[in-house]
Amino acid sequence: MTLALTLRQHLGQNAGKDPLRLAVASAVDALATACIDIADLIGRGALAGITGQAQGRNADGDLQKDLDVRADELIRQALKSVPFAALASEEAEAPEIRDMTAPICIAFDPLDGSSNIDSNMTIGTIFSIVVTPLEGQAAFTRPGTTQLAAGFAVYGPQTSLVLTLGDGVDIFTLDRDDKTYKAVRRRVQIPVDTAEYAINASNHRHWEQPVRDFIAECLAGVDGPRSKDFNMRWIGSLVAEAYRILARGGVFLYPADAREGYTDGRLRLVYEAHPMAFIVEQAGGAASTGRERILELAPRTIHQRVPLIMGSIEKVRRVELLHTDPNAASKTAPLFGRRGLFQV
Ligand code: AFP
Repeated sequence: MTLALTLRQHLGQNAGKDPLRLAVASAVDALATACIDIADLIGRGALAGITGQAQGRNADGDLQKDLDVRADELIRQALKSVPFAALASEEAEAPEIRDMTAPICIAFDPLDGSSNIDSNMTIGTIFSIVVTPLEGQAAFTRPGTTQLAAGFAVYGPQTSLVLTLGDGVDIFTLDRDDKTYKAVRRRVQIPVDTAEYAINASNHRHWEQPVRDFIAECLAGVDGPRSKDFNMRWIGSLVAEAYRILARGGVFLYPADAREGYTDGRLRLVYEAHPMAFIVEQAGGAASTGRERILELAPRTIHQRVPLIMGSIEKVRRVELLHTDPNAASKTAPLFGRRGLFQV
């Protein structure tokens, strides 16, 4: 039996002797190692004093759970020996500036899905690695197309790491026996035709019309304009939704909505949407705000929120068309247009 490629072998093969790629490899290896410690902590849960209870609010006003803080600490500890210029975390108001002569900057969400901690559901860690900007430019202000690598760990039945270094997406699963990550899927491609969408449907009354139109088309099923029945999922962990989409396709939507604080959506551009968009596009999918390609957005602030629609390219393009062509919904199904059966 051929031995599975390990993460470290993969990083070494990609880096060669290139200093920038070696810096990326060093950062990814450190992040992946921290994720093993986070997975262990999650696996012990209350036995390790993890309750998932809020213990305050982070800089952006989100409830901060105990595991958010512990995960952030573990990642920072793991990165102590990694050369980086700036480090941005969901749990810190401003980036940590270390050595602006270092070649890379790192942004991360230490614990995505923390509202699921106390329900023992799948959660994760997301990271993005970008090249250090030129002198005089602030870090984390350039489009997502400048990313060198992006990845996320998913703490589920398996602890797995999804990674792109800019040449496809690979998935590594943690071998708990020897604490190494081993390749289980290479050059992942998102299936095109899966009839499955993920959205928090309780926000229907707050959505813009194009999102209502898209969901109405899905709900109309085989008798509607999409001519097929759709399934729905909503886990409340972006990493779990993303992992499922990489596994079997579909589309995830966290759109802007009319609620206070959600007019730009809920997810953060720098350390959630940018890395997820890089991964999804590298796997043959698409990631959009509904109007713009996520990777072309340049952050105005470090915790900037953004609407995120990502997954199978055909479905993301349909959502975009409904945003750009107000008549698109009615053209294919008058019953399901502005005054469709499902428009309330
Ligand atoms: P938390 O980390 O605060 O639980 O937020 C997780 C998340 O950012 C993303 O992972 C989920 O898809 C989304 O929020 C769930 O949001 P709702 O709770 O509004 O459904």
